Amino acid sequence: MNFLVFLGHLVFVTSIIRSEKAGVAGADDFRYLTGYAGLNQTGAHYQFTEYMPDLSVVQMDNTIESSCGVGYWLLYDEVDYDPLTNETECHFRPYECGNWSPQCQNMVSSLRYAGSPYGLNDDYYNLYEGTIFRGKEFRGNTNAADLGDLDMAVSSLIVTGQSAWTFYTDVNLTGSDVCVYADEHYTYGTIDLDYALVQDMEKLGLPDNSIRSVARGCLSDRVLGQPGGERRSQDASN
Ligand SMILES: [Ca+2]
Ligand SMILES: [Ca+2]
Repeated sequence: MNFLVFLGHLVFVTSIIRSEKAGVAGADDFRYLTGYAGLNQTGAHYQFTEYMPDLSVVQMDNTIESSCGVGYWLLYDEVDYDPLTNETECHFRPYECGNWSPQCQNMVSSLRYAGSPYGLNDDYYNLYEGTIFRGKEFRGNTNAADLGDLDMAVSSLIVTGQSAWTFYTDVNLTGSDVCVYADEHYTYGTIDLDYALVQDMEKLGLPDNSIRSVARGCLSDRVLGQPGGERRSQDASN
């Protein structure tokens, strides 16, 4: 489904580990989320363009009821992108303005985006310590022979863009492997967004906490999704 996911929960680490080459964002790549304290995009508001581990910093903790945005944003009940419990899960479309579902209003305490910091639909992967994209993160746009602090800790992931990525159960691109292509494809005006959401390792057929390295491209016989999926326009999606 053409939805953004946002969540609610608890965890404490804000370190971001990256494996990537630098790029430059273009004008069409402007990712943002404007959160409003009232319904129907009213009241106090704040435009987020970067990770925000604690919304109290901008006086928006447990306050947002509606939003406009572009990109895939992950929203959490607890600060620091949440850790362990409270599997509250809220969804909304990747590009739109709208009211958040009632159980998601006035509860979000941290937020961050998935995907490349350089371009909205650049080839990229985000690996998360917790299921449904919670907790510490390892992210990048190039091969990673090891995952640093997230070694044997990954419980969910998001792939963005047109490239597949192959995930391995041992360091240095060895062990069991599975490749993942984006399986959700959207077009809104001149903006394209392709992504795959893997909320837990069961979907990949790998044991939890088993991923240890990452390679660009589809280098496995086991494939999730397929290349070049057809994009749907936002207007036609419902
Ligand atoms: Ca909260
Ligand atoms: Ca884990």
